[in-house]
Amino acid sequence: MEIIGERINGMFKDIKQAIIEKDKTAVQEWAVKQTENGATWLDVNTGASAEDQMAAMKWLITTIQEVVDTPLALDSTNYDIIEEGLKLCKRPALINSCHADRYKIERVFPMAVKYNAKVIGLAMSEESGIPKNAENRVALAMELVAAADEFGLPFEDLYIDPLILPINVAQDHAVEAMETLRQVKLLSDPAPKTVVGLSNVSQRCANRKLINRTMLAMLMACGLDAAIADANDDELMEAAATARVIMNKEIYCDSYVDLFKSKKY
Ligand code: THG
Repeated sequence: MEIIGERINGMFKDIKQAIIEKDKTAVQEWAVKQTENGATWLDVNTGASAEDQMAAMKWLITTIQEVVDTPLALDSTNYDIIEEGLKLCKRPALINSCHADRYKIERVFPMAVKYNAKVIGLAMSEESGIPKNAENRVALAMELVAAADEFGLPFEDLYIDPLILPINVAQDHAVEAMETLRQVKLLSDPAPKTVVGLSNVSQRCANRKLINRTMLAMLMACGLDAAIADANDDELMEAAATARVIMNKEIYCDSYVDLFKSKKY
């Protein structure tokens, strides 16, 4: 299970402030803390409010790489920003993300191949938005899988994101996302990987952490390989480690939680 640490995101006040003041402290602290608690990747998102998003992305990447060598997931809808970011990444990166629109695929997939990067492909498009049912999400996912084949991106370098919405406003979507994961794993061989933005599910809800970790265990049972999530939520990490053992993906031993955090799948 790959945990993509969500915390270096301008959506959080301390990171937003750090970008404005060019103060490396909070960014580097979160880079180290997330890595130490088991993050396989670090998501890097300037936040929508950053004045110069290109400069902010470059500064975040450089600042993070001064203290850790954890690979980065570049989270932006601007592909020029992603490309400049890829040039700075010391290790192969994860492009977060590409919608299932042809013109976006044509921009992103060749770029991924050129920079040896992996890609998160979203099961949404301009025409369909986020489809409500699994069938239409799977159809978009399969367009992304076909594109991987066409552009020479290995299937295991494509991460399909079925898209997770807050449970308090879109309660009927969660089961559709789960069904999408199951079908994506069945419909192609080799199958692509799968990922979600986990904390979306509990935004503006009570019991956030409980919702997040329950959802994570359920998604893992449906074939989830990776989650953008709070790597410093110990109970979440423990739930992920336990789900791996219950699914017989890891051999049980008394220290399986510590092993999960140190292993970096
Ligand atoms: N899929 C992909 N990428 C994504 C998402 C996704 N990137 C962004 C997001 N969704 C995943 N990351 C977060 C990060 C933080 C929160 C949710 C998802 C979050 N933030 C607090 C909130 O909104 O309540 C902010 C709290 C604060 O301001 O302190 O929950 O789905 N591919």
